[in-house]
Amino acid sequence: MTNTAVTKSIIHVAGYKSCGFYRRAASVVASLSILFPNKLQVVEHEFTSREEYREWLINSGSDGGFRDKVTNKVGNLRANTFTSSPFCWLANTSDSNNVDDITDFIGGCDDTLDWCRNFAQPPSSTVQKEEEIANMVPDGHTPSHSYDYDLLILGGGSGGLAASKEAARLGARVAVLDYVKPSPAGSKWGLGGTCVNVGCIPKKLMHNAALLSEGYVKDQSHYGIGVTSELEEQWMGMSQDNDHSTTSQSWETLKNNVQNHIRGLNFKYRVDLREKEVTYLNQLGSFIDEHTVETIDKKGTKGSITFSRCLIAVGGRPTPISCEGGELAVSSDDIFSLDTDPGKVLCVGASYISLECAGFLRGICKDVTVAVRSILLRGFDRECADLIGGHMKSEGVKFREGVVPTKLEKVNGDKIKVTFSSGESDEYDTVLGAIGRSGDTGKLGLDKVGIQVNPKNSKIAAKYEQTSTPNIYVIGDVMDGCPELTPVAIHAGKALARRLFGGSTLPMDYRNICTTVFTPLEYGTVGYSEDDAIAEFGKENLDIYHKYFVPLEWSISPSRGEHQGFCKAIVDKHTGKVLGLHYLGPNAGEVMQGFGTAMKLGCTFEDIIETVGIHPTTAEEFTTLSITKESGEDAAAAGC
Ligand code: FAD
Ligand code: NA7
Repeated sequence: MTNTAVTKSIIHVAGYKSCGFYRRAASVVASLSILFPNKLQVVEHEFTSREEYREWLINSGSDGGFRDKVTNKVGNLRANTFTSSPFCWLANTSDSNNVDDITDFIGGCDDTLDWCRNFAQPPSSTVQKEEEIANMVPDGHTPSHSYDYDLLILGGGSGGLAASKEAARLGARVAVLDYVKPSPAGSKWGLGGTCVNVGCIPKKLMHNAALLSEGYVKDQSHYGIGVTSELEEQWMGMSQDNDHSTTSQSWETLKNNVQNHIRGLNFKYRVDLREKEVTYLNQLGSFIDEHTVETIDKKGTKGSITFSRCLIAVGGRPTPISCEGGELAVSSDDIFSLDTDPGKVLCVGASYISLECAGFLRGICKDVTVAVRSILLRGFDRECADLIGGHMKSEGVKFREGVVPTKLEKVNGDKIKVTFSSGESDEYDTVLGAIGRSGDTGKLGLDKVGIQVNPKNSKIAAKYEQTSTPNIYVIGDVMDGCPELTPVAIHAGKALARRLFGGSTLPMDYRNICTTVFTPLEYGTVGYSEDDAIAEFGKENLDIYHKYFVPLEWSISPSRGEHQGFCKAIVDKHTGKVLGLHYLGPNAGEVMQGFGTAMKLGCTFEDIIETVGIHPTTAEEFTTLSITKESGEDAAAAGC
């Protein structure tokens, strides 16, 4: 059966016409239903007299009145003794005669008004958080103090820079220390932190190189684009770039252009800080005490800076491979700036970074193997992770399942021989370790300020970004439990600056953060994975809508083979609230961003399918979801 039914709250209000309490309850729920037409429907049962009402409620028939039926259906004993007007209940339908559809008893007028208050209020956790924030531990900051700065920020990455500019805008005197310790392989970079130098930005550009390459190989000829001298001449008229005649991929060109773009961004960040009147110092900081850091620059010159408040935003660094010869592996700190073509690559690790790197390297025609210790993409939706793995295999990425490297050694000049826990071995030009990241706290001198780190990941615990030492705060990748994502660090940094210097009480909201994994088949997601939703809410309480589809842009390219897109919505069966959305297909980040807003607003499945789609897009597939897993129907999409 195709299941398109969406649950919205249907509230029934029964009472007699002249009863003021009945009229009051009915008018409040009616107003709410006007405000939330997709979420609330009201059914009024108005009796002309008190007698008629009581006959219906208490006496009618041999089985008793309506209140007895409600008690029998939902087991609420209070309903059984109820005598006044109104009598309000919730049901799955607007049919008052169908007792089987009753889901809950609400009560009389006051109970109904309470129910309405809860319905209309934001989740109580948000309200409570704002109150708690206002009561954060006092940190001793006063506008007039004798320290060098109101706020000293350790780390000029995504979070540190955002916080610094916001605090300066609010009138604080701010300094940022940013210093890059070279990677074990010797890579260094400029201002801006992980995202811009060795993370999101080079990764996305190289992913784009892979997509272009894939499109060139798979789609171009089917779109009638053959590279002829005539076409080249046409292009020459518009652009100086006439190198369309070959699919060969130049690592040097790609790497140089990516690195040049990054250097441009490093420069812009420095200018931006100057314009916003934030002091930037290219120095490494470590604590001397709760109001002083020692600084050291690249020449080894030492100094010290005092501050009223400090924000630790030092991010994380890749965890090195610890087996014998592990130092021969590079990490994501090095891969985007390798001087030589990476050649045949082994990616160790099977999560976000390893799979993204394996994906783009394969896309630019490298021989790539992934060493998987256990599963792909732990923590993400299992069904989607498996579809990504299947797609990568079909694209030529090799997987060694259930192994870890036990030894790396240099052989035959520059080759690296890797022995795996299975006893097998192979030789590679490059070994990329992507087995997780740890907080960059080793040399911060945290012991001098009484802050401890989680021994498992070297990260710092905090409540509302405040550490155990009240005038020292922490945001971004180095905060224990914080999702390792750039926009999270930015948002948390701005929100904290507003609370510290702008009188705000708004906490950072870490729930329902949407993200995208830029594997060759891109994966956008927000909210619960299917497994996590089942574990938390129970399978019987969920509707899982799913659909396979062929993105239009792939549909005239037989070389795309059986490749398909996929989308899935995990929905609370009773409230219709969307708990998780998952999308596999082109432009996953662009598709998912708007749904992130919808999720933040607490959207229901009906809100999504009632949204008129944009045609022809892949994002519109969400608006056409109708098949639940429970129904057993084929989830393959029909044409438009
Ligand atoms: P960082 O950006 O790491 O900045 C910390 C800065 O502090 C660094 O410059 C560091 O050198 C400096 N520092 C450290 N110690 C000191 C000290 N003692 N004194 C002075 N300075 C110091 N996120 C996304 O949202 N989307 C993506 O697509 C994405 N892709 C990624 C791909 C890769 C390969 C990687 C590694 C990460 C990716 N991320 C992505 C994650 C994202 O880059 C991080 O979440 C983000 O950069 C964290 O920002 P931050 O401010 O916490 O720290
Ligand atoms: P993650 O998400 O912490 O994943 C680490 C991966 O490495 C995961 O597949 C692990 O397998 C694997 N792993 C961990 N330790 C080892 C060892 N010792 N040997 C082999 N494989 C290992 O880290 P990422 O680097 O992918 O991403 C970190 C964040 O950066 C990410 O959230 C992005 O937002 C940016 P496991 O599943 O534990 O068996």
